[in-house]
Amino acid sequence: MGRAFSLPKLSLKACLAIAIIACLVLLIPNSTLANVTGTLSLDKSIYRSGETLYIQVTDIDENKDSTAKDSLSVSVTSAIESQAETVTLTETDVSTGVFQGSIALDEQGSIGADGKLQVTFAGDKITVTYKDLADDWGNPKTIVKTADFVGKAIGGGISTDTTWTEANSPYIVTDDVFVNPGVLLSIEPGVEVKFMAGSGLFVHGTLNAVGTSSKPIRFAPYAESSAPGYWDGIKIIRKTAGGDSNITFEYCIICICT
Ligand SMILES: [Ca+2]
Ligand SMILES: [Ca+2]
Ligand SMILES: [Ca+2]
Repeated sequence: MGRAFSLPKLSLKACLAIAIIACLVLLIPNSTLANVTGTLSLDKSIYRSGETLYIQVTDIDENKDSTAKDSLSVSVTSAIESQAETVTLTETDVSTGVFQGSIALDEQGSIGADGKLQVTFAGDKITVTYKDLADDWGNPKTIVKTADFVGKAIGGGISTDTTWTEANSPYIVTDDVFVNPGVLLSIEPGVEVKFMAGSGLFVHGTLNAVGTSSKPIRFAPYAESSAPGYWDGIKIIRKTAGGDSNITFEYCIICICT
């Protein structure tokens, strides 16, 4: 007489223990997160005086602990502060893989490791570098983003007589500048005016741009490399509600492109 096969009898406690272990095995994710190439972004492409640089990295595999906010770091340099400042970015929540941080831009202080990025009002280039330890293929990858610092940038209407001085040169134009009717804009010898893409100088009043042979006035594109049409030029509005405009150019260099 053969014996029937039967499962071993288990106590209720043993059954519960097995069920819990089975659930845990199903719920625990693969301990090795898939590698992903991170992305780096800045809150602006052009920064002005007194502003702060906000930085964001999205990199899922840097979410090492899904129950706590992780952090990572990026390095930030400018043309005048070439020794990088390190900025710590903190995860926005315990398991987002999105990391944010910021650093103040400083035109006044001396260059040094002070937690601020020194920049010059004359125009500077900001570079942010994120070294991703593991890209999509698990290899290290360096990701870089740049932005412009334009200091006390010029843009909008000029409604009182104004002089652009050599001491404050270069002037960086980010938006169209209008010399209003009846208003005089004087530009000193040696001044350089740099126009960002799509901006121009529109004269409804009077422009006196009088340089000298040794100190010409230069109007040029802001970009190091640009094509014709990059900036909108200097436009003389012959007849306006406030009367004719007047322009004097002496020893001026006008660069269409670079
Ligand atoms: Ca986390
Ligand atoms: Ca610094
Ligand atoms: Ca990564």
